[in-house]
Amino acid sequence: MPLANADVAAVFEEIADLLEIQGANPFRVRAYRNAARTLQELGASVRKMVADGADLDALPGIGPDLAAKIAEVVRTGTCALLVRLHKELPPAIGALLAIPGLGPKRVRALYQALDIRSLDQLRDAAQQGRLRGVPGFGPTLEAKILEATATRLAQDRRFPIAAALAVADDLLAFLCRIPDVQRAVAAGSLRRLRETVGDIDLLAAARDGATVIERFTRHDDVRDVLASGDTKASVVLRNGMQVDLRVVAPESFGAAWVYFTGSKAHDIALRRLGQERGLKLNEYGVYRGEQRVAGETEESVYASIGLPWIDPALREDRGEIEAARARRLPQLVGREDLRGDLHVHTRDSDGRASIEDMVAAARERGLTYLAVTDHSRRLAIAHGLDPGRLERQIDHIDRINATLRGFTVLKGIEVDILEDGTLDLPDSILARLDLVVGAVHHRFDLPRAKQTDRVLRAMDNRHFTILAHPTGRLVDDRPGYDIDLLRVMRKARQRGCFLELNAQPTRLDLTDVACRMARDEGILVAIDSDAHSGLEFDHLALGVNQARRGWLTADDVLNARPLPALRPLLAATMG
Ligand code: DGT
Ligand code: CA
Ligand code: CA
Repeated sequence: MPLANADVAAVFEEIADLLEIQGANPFRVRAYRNAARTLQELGASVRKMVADGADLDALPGIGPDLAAKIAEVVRTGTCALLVRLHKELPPAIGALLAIPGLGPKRVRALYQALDIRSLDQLRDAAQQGRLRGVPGFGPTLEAKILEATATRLAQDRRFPIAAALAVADDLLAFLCRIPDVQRAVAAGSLRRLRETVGDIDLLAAARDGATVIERFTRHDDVRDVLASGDTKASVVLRNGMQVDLRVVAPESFGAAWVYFTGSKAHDIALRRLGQERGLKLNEYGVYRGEQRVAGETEESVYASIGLPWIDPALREDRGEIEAARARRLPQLVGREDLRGDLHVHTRDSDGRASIEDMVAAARERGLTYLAVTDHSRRLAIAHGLDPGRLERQIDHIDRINATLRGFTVLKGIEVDILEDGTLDLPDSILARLDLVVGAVHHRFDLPRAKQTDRVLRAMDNRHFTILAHPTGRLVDDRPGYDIDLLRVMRKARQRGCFLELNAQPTRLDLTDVACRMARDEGILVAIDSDAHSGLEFDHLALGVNQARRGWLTADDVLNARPLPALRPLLAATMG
């Protein structure tokens, strides 16, 4: 069981730091520091003492006021004074204190002399050589602070999941080769399959944590060790990603995996359910009093609070716990459910491979059909097709299909939706296709009503089948154009059209929340690679991840249908 004394002591240390930054009476500051030390050195559990009604003000350096505050922290996890101090000081003060070389005295000096309230301001001041003008600061300290601040700011960056997944796989393989390690797995947002991750969380089961940590921190890719102990380490890799590793005993593995997978909101909801049953959940196990009742596997943890195991992609406290209780968890779509891909480019526009090469690559990946959907003429930069070139491509596809067995190439186009909602090619040629994928590629700046009408009007075209990358967003970069997605979905439903979940790692458009909305609205989603080369079919897995976070089952996914079931769905929209 974790010792609560250190947590209470940390609250008092923080109070002391913040009081000192405010310039409080030094005796008052020292009283909190002394109390923190007393708690740290105390043999007995202060939590238990409070529960037993023990006389806390009998402890060295603890008067009635501090005793009351200890009880408050034990009961609530924080203290009104600390909350007030946080309100009175700039929110990033804590981040400044965490910079090596900066204690409360120096943070106060910077705050007073240069009005530095954030890491950004600290870095700028250090870069401009302004810190050395403050009493107590010299060029050496300034350089040290600059480096630490830059590292810390880099850590605030989030990384695309695709890059993080690859790195995590390598690190997990490395951990598994350490003799004592019984299991090594991913946790955190990486396991929950978020689009981006703040850091990579890894968990290992082993008896001898210290050895595992020691080996891990000496991995070739490790640039900095931010912290390391007997059970955990935080490191920064050469590529700038931060990795947190925890090592737990095998009997705690399941409990720790639940805890460190999160999300925090999901964990809190689980703990609340536990409390209702008189159980305490933490990273070491599930406890009734002092007795451990579960923890070796995740299933045992969920079962202890009356739930089936919940897929990590759902662990966001967005209704998964209620669904689990009602035994109504969705059977999430998997990559193996995809039968084909309905948005693929070739050399005929801006792709890098021939149709034949794309077919071969798709087959290798277990697909049974693909739709060739090159760009239309407006996208001249992508060498978009005019009616004549599209005619020739259609004939070419007919010839290819005549040679294929067990695989079909569908005829399609990624046609531009023009500003007025008409399509970039005439109906006479669209009518010859198996499907029409419509896309917005320009005029992202239209106001919401106009943008929405534009797309609704495009869907009115009797040949329109799938709306590609429906919001135009780019992951962590461009928010997407302003559009009423709910109206678009309702229109799609009424017209029998579909929305795409574009699996390009930079797009992942629809978002998880929008996928869920599509499902609730009863619209099928096409998980498409938008591949421009054979290798890019691998992006389908990322799209599936996103779909899982959006609660989609195979039934909700258009291209999880085998071709005979797909054809009538496509035909229904093709007038
Ligand atoms: P990220 O790294 O920003 O993409 O998001 P996460 O969810 O991976 O967050 P992270 O790395 O801070 O922590 C991983 C998991 O560990 C988190 O989802 C829940 C658990 N966890 C971490 N810190 C705390 C905490 O202070 N309290 C609780 N209850 N859980 C925590
Ligand atoms: Ca994380
Ligand atoms: Ca972490």
